Amino acid sequence: MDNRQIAAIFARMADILDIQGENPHRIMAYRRAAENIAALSRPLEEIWRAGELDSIPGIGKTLAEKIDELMRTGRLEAYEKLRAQVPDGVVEMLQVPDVGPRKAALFWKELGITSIAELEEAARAGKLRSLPGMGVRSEEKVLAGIEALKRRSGRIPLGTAWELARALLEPLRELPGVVQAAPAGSLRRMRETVGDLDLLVAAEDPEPVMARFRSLPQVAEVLLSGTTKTSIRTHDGYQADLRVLPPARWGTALQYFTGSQAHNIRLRGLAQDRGLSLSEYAIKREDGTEILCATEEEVYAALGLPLIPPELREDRGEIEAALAGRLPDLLELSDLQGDFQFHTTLSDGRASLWEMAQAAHAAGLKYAVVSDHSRGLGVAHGAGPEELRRQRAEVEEVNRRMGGTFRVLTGVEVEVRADGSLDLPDEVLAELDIVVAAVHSGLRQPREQFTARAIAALRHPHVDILAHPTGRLLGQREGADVDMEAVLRAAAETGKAVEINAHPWRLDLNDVGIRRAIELGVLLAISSDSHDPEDFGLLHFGVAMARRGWASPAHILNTRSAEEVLAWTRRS
Ligand code: DGT
Ligand code: CA
Ligand code: CA
Ligand code: ZN
Repeated sequence: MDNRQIAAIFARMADILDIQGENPHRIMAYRRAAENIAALSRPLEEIWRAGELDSIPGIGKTLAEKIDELMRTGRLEAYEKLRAQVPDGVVEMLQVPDVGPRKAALFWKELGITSIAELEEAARAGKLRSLPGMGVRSEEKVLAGIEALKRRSGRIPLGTAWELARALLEPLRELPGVVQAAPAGSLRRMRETVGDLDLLVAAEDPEPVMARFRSLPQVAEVLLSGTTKTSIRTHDGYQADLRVLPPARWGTALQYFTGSQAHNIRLRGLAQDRGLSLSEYAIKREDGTEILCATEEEVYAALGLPLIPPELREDRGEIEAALAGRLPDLLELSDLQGDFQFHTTLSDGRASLWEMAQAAHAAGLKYAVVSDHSRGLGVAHGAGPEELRRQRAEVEEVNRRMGGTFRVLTGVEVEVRADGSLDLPDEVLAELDIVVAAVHSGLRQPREQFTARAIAALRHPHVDILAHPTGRLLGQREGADVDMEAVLRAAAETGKAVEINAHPWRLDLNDVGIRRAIELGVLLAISSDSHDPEDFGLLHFGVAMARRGWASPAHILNTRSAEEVLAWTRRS
């Protein structure tokens, strides 16, 4: 363990003790120790080996013992105990400006809030203002703090960028003379985060489009505005560039501004080989004449290529594959027959089983797995054996009412405990159609330990799917330090599926992990992880990640029928 890791553990212990309202002297002792260790110029391990821990300022006998335990065993019992008492997400709330330990404890204890995302939701719903010591103004401050935190982390999470682009483009699309309006850039490629928005509109007369764009309510500041390009900053601090071009040049512009830059550089090389030059305006021949392309197909065709889907345009082998006629048959949203996770009011969902089933059906699905949280998760209430049995009866009733048009499969999102064991007895798991295992706590465990935990879950005979394998929350919380290669190999070996969580905060497994999983022969399950009837509309983000990972329908469990899925779970 290096100095930084140990300092982080002590700082985190101080945070937890602070949230628990512990003795200020004890809290200060951990904070000082963290600072002094972080400031050391030589490895703590060396000092420990030399038996000189007491030479470090602020390290007394108790802390020296703790460092000794960490060095010898790689873990610290006192730390594990503290972390079991306060969920990680509660500690993370301290990052929000204006949220201190007392408020974090208040939000957690009074409202069961255990993440920044939940805090944002509660604040938006006006649930914070009535808490003791809070009010409308302090609620607003919390929201402003969360926004500031997101801006600080730089890139825009995909889901936020998607909504913003939609809101900005809709009014432009309605203008007379607008023939096309679409996002380009990393958003069109569906990268998990987006630096800035690149919006394109095709119209003969750019000025009315630019004028409307400048006057949109989201615009805080116009950074520059001309006849071809306008750049703005939104109130949330995000930047968007709008380009307006004639419809006859739409294809070249869309291709160019979709990128990626690396992909475009490769295409320009191919163009040169053919005596052509490629720009955002047109393809030019050597004699200077232009080939106008109104569609992207024409651009690619002029270079002797089939259209390459935007999600593949990262120069990760797609050009070679296109040249060889071996582009993958990419998964599409309409290929999905089912969804592998939704929650109901039995745990932290906001709607009943019946409402969720209807929403899933309306979203075009034929089946979905109800996967309420098991009890071990700190959140308000999880399902125990009794509740799950009762839910099974409810599932039968709902399926009967759906009259064969849709089927709820029984399931659970069972908590993987710190030691890799599961939070429900085997006989309860054995009765369910699908068991999804998830790690929500202890994400800061050391790499070997976390990895072993995920692998233990996969090896459990009743587990079918490993949920959101890193536990990250984009822009809010780093995922666990996990040896993904080892986890994926274990999934391949056991024949278990790994989740692609489609929620735009998670997108976990991500594109790189998905591509590797496919190489290793691991089956993937896309989950909307719906907590609300509307969330089934998030599945397309999971499909986008799968496409970025080069997935075909055969790689994705959701493309199978409910019967085929059930046959698969009885694989052994
Ligand atoms: P981002 O915004 O950081 O998430 O990533 P992109 O891919 O949206 O990059 P951005 O916004 O800088 O530019 C949008 C696209 O425009 C980019 O993907 C390719 C094209 N582009 C921009 N600048 C250049 C350039 O200097 N050379 C080339 N070949 N393409 C460029
Ligand atoms: Ca961009
Ligand atoms: Ca840009
Ligand atoms: Zn979950």
